[in-house]
Amino acid sequence: MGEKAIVTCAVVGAEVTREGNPAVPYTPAEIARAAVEAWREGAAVVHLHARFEDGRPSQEGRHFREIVDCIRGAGSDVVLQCSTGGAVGMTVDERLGSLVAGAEMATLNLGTMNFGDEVFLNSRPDIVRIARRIRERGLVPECEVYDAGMLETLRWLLARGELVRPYHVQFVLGVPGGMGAGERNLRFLLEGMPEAVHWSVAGIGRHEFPMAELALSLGGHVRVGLEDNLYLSRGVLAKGNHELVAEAARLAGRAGRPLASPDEARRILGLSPPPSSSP
Ligand code: KMH
Ligand code: ZN
Repeated sequence: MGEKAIVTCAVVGAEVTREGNPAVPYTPAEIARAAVEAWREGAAVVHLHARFEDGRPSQEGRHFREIVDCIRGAGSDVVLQCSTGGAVGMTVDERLGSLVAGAEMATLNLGTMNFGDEVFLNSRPDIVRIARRIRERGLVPECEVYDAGMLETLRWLLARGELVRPYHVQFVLGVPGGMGAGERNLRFLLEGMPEAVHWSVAGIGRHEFPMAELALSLGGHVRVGLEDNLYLSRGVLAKGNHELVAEAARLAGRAGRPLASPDEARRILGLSPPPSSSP
């Protein structure tokens, strides 16, 4: 048996809409329900964004608080990871609104890039500011790496002591404007890692499952979910995040990688146990 695999579910993101797939959740209750369903299928971590009722992206604390409360209210112990990336065009102050009580991890986006036809701005001073806030809150950062140069920023943050272990790396591959999703690119990125830490891959669109399979075979972890991909297979819309997680779980089984429970994921990623759990 291989090492336990952590499946993260990115349940909603900021870009996808119900026009693309009617299963995209919008309200805090819908997002929380989707997260709980994903957890039931084997997701150990949920990557959270929020939306207004009409689907516009929100980084408002009240929305994140409601999502967190609903997930815990449903009895789920899934690891809660809040996005500080938010949506293109948001200020850093807005983006930081997601870091509410109960969050355990937060994303740290490691550079500016074209994001489709828009520009996702992450200057080095802003990255440092977000990294400091994540640390002040006692959260474990997940570094989002979309391109090879972002590993240099990771190295730079480590050298300055702005980023310290534990942290996790998520390679997000296949964003139009970022590094393409493929084996050669992933192997190149892995060779460029400044130190051995746990890593995961999120393949965008049709790359989701091939990249998950590759990551599992190389000893990494995986991210799936409607934020990244709306389809279960070619031309077949996913009925929800749970279907994407179920497919990732199937791939993990085929790769001989048992799924990590949320508490096992906490141990692997260096998170503290959630406040309510006994020692
Ligand atoms: N919505 C993207 C522009 C993150 O969650 O930290 C950024 C994003 C990354 O989704
Ligand atoms: Zn995100």
